[in-house]
Amino acid sequence: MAEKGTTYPFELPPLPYPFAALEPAIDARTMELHHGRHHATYVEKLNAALKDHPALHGKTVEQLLKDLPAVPEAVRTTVRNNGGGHANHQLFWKVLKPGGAREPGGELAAALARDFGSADAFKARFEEAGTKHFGSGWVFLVVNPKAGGKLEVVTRSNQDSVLPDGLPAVFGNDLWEHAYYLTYQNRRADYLKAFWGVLNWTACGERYDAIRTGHKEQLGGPAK
Ligand code: MN3
Repeated sequence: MAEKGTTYPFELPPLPYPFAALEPAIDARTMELHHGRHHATYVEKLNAALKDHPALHGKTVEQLLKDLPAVPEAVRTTVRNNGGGHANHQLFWKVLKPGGAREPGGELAAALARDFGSADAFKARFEEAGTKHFGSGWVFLVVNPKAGGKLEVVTRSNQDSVLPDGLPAVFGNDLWEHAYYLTYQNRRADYLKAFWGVLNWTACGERYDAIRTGHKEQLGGPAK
């Protein structure tokens, strides 16, 4: 049995820290609206889309996203958008948790050096990709199993997840204006830079280790 709320009907997971925990990088009002309104709405709309499709009620959001062709066409776009929104935000809150290492360590640090040259070169690449991405979307650090587990920076539009492409994400940053507008207005690049101050590299390292070693529950659903 899956844990309650991790399959239909999906539930908004409580934010594991106070709204103000990430200040000044991310202000409390933004967190309150982002979690309690934006993320909550993705969960509500995902549930509404799945209501009349009991065959999908046993699937986690990750399982739904990994096999979108199995979702009836009538609700596929709704599931892609709102299931993606649910999965992306769930990951986002987890990697932002306060505390933890402020710089990458362990195997993740070694892999960042291997694939980008250094942690700083990786950060520059991630900020550049996020800044250049046009419109709303996400920027992710992913593991590419088809490239021997190489780390890559990818962006997606809207609430698209990387799961349909078989790319497990170590972490992602939200490029929608709702994630930063109250503090940063149009200055997305400043927000991307401030993000490093609240990213929990301990959580990212644990996630990377789980991806590498194929811990399915960490990845959300069956591995490919
Ligand atoms: Mn968002």
